[in-house]
Amino acid sequence: MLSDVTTPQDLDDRFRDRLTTLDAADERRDPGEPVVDGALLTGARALDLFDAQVVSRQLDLAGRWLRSFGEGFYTIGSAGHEGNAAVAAALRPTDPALLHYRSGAFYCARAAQATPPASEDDSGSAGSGPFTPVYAEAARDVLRGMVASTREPIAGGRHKVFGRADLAIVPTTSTIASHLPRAVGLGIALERLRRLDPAGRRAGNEVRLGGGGGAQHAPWPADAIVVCSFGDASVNHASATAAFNTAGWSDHAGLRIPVLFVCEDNGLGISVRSPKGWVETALRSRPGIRYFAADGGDLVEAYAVATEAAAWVRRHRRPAVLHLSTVRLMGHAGADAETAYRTTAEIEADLDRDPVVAAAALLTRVGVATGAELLARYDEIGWQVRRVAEEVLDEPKLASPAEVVTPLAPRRPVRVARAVADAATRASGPGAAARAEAFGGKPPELSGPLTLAQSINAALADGMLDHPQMAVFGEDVAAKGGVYGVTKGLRDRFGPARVFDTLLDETSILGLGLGAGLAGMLPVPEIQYLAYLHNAEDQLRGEAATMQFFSSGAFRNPMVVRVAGLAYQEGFGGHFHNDNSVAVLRDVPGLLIAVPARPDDAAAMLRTCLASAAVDGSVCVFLEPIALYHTRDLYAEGDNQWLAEYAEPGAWSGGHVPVGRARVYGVGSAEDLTIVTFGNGVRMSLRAAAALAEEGVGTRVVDLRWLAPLPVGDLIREAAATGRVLVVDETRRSGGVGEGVIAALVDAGYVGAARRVAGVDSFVPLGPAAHQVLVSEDAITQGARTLLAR
Ligand SMILES: Cc1ncc(C[n+]2csc(CCOP(=O)(O)OP(=O)(O)O)c2C)c(N)n1
Repeated sequence: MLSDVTTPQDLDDRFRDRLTTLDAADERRDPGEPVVDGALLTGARALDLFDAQVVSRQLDLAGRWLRSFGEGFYTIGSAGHEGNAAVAAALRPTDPALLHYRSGAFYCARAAQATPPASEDDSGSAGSGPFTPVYAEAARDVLRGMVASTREPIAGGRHKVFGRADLAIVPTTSTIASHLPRAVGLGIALERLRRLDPAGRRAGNEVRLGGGGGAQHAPWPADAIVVCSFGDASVNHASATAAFNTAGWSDHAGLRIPVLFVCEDNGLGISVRSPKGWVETALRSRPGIRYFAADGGDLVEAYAVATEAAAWVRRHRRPAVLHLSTVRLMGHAGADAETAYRTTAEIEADLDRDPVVAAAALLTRVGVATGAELLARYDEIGWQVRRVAEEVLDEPKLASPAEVVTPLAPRRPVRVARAVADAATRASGPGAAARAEAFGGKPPELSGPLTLAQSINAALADGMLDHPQMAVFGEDVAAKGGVYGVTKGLRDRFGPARVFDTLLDETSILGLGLGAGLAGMLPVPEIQYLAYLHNAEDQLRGEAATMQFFSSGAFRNPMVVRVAGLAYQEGFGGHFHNDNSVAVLRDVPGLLIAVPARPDDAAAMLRTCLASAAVDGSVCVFLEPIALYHTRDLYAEGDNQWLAEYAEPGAWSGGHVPVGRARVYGVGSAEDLTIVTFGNGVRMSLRAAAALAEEGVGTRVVDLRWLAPLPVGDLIREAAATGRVLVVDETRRSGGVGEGVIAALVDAGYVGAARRVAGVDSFVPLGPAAHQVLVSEDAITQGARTLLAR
């Protein structure tokens, strides 16, 4: 009967049947000896791994049980993948691990590995209780995840993930393969930190995992390697191919990258089969990535090959992939009726390769244990797991919006302001000599008025001086100094270890930022054009922005992503270099979006972003209006009013721009009209306001500066001051920033008049046609007049 082989009960029955029919060995084997002649694995170790596998299996069964009466919320299990316990055993518990959602046995094995038994009595070896306190804790972690308990150790009820800071297990998201670019970035960053001159590290070999109430330090050893696991269907995903390519490219370029990819191949992606041989062909053919393969149903082989692969990666600091064959038992998840797309014979064949049965058969065959003993362990573990499941059932759930969002994006503005002040003190005190040298004796405050691009360049240099762990990277940022010269000279000043060109792949650039942040660096990646962020936005949305949320702040990936964007570039037209939409960023919870319009704001806001990233682990997008990079004039040619002096360090604190604070310009009486805008809109609005002033209209122009969080307080105050609000939004009418501004006014009970001028819902066309869809000064003036005529 088909249904007989797909339910938890029948998997359990089948396991019992098999174990009662296993032939016992003639003699007992010394558990301290290799489990079979010539094996790396001892009998005792194999028994420990069997226990880890059984804990994982029983967790799967408990997950289905919890679901059956509506108390469990997650039924994707690890059944059939328990061979990954051998992979955990082949690694060190301090090797950062980013795990597949079928890594229950890895999780349990690592927990046991990280906490060796205090005494013989605690040991999982034959003759003592198999459900050790360590397994009890690991099982409790997983069960708490299933019931969304706030006591779950990593996500606190926000998701069911495998993660625990003390086990160096970094939580991953449900987006398959999206953790691979991060894993590659982490590998590159660990190696870079290892090699960086000591001044580039805060402390020895420690890496900063900061979070919550303050920085934590995880002693990831200098020779740590990164392990990341995923399924066979995931191999095809763009994020996976990006990660493999970046690993291979880096290796080819001579960079060290200690990452072990582990593909757990069960032959299926939900219902879609991986074509026979495809996964091996795909993995073998990755340039620069060494291929290892093992049968996940054979503990001895899996452990031996995983050990060889891990040792190879550790020794050579080069990437490798371990192709671990597995089976999938009990379907993709609880609700999956796999009989709809698999034959009975296929399902039966998988059951015949049950890795836990295989481990039991091995232990019995060689005389480490009898079938009855193993069954007793299985039952003992099963009973205990069920008991823990009952205990966690009633644990508290997240019960208020505040509880849910607390770790999402912590903001400590006072500390951020203090960090800026401290940076200023260092720059003018102990760091003054290094600063003078870095700027070639001529600091930017003595260079006269600067453009936006020059100001950002100077602030980046000051950031590099103040944050030894900061790195600037992206396409063309190093040798060329950026397409617009914004990063010019930084590589010469700070060296190629901290300012470097990447390959042309935005997913990998952000992945590098994610991994680097996790490793304790302060990454400042550049996305060359806003349009190309869309290639890779899940790395920001799904990975970066969720890390503190799904780890309760135990892990974080601070970063400041510089993005050149927005429209109005003269002479360089077309949508892709003039993308004027930030909708995709504005709804990412916790993301901080800065849009500096003027040079002086740009430097101050960049300092704020760097400080916020360092202090709070913030994920910041620093959106730079390309068209203003080299703009000098405001009203008339040669007036130089769009330039600004760079503040000397003594003025940084006084000129600090807190997150979410706007800047207001009064024009004329400033009493008739409030224009709310940002980016290119600021300059256009100031020009329009000057024209209106000649007609006797007084305007206050509000530069939002921050698109997330919006400066709501400033906005409301300035709107109320005139009772007439014109929103000048260079993004599009639909989904544009203006929608958020108007909504904020409505929410606050604003009762005055309001109008919007916004970009047309279109991509930006080439050449002069761009002006057909973009906001113009004329449209602003017209909008103002209409509003004033009411
Ligand atoms: C990017 C993305 N697309 C679709 C899904 C939905 N989904 C969840 S698991 C899965 C199949 C993954 O198969 P595989 O990588 O082989 O892992 P397995 O579940 O077989 O272990 C799919 C399509 C997802 N989680 N992420």
